[in-house]
Amino acid sequence: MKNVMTYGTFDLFHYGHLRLLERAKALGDHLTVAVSTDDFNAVKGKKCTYPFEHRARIVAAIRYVDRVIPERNWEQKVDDIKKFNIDVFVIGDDWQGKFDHLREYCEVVYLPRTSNISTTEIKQNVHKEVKRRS
Ligand code: C2G
Repeated sequence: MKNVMTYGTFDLFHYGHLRLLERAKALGDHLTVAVSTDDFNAVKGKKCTYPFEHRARIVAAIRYVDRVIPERNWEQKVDDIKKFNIDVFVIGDDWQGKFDHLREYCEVVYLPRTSNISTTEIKQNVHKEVKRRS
């Protein structure tokens, strides 16, 4: 039983998020996703459109996801890896190199991001469309 884990905000859930979770699950048998809480997103300097409860429920409904927990801070990853017996930590390569210290505890995999889509871009497109129609 190979346990995989990833972390993220997953706001305005989109195809890039889906492909990340799909590829993460393909690396093992069980996928745990730590979804950033609203408070932690404030620490990350991110303002979410969807509140934590909604983002967590949407991620939990994705077929590749087996468990969802809150991500409350930067420091919880080592404890999570031990607690859930994680074999593989995976995240998009916009984080390339940032989590190499976790190699002491598990495999660390950085997956190529899906291009041409991001929560920020979606917000900008919606904003432009609303302006165009007003
Ligand atoms: N992602 C992707 N392709 C995109 C957008 C996002 O592969 N076009 C990936 C990111 O690399 C990340 C995951 O989808 O692995 C979630 O993205 P975000 O919600 O932006 O997560 P982030 O804010 O980077 O949080 O402790 C780690 C942080 O919580 C990561």
